[in-house]
Amino acid sequence: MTDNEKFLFDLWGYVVVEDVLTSDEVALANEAVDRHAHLIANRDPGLSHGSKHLEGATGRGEFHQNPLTFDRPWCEPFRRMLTHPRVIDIFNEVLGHGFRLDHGPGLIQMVKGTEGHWLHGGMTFDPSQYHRFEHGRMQCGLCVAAWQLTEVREGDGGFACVPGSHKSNYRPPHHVLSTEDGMGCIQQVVAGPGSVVIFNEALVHGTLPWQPTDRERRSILFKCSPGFLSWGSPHAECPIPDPTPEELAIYEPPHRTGRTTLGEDSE
Ligand SMILES: O=C(O)CCC(=O)C(=O)O
Repeated sequence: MTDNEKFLFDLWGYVVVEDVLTSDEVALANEAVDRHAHLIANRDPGLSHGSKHLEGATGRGEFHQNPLTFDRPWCEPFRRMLTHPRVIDIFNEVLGHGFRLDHGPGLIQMVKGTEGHWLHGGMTFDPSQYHRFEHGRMQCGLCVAAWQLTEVREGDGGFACVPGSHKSNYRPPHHVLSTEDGMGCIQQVVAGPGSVVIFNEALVHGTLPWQPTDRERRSILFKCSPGFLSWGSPHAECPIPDPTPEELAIYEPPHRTGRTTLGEDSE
């Protein structure tokens, strides 16, 4: 994790890392999504929780099969994301060595008319999702690597957050959480295809309705926790039929001692 990324992630609670995937890798991932379109279903609307600003005709599209289990070559783009060295390096820094996949990967697909998601996260101390700076480094709970398979421009909608709110002390007003009056503190995050948005679940964040009529949003979210912690129900086992040692390590159940660590600076 570069010094610039550490600075921004500590300050804002998120950072955009551009050009992590090549255009060929993005194209293969999009083809994998296209070929499995029959496995995508729209959620029932409801994540907008009554906000007029967030409501839409449909819920977001999500995969109903774990893309890590697709047949080759269609699982490969997602397996590359799971243990991508760039993300391993960042999560080793913010979650600590021996971090684990808590849940995901999950697809968020949005078209014009897809509803947004009420802002959530932060607001009180949650021992599973937090941000601290102690002993000279960031110490975080549940964090997300959100891979962007399509371009997100200013004004498009999609992922949005209140930068710095992972450390704020006051509960945001209702009209900020609904986004009906953001008071200038809500940031819609711009990111190119092949980039990864790393964010802390302690950040106040959510989703703005998708605006473009000619482009859809496609993000793949992997949510990781420190090795001793679980936000969701721990996986029974690694679902990948032919896992690599790295994939097995990232699927290890939560425990403190004797974890397999990943990355060049593994401890
Ligand atoms: O990426 C998004 O649109 C929001 C995702 C979100 O709210 C979450 O992962 O908790």
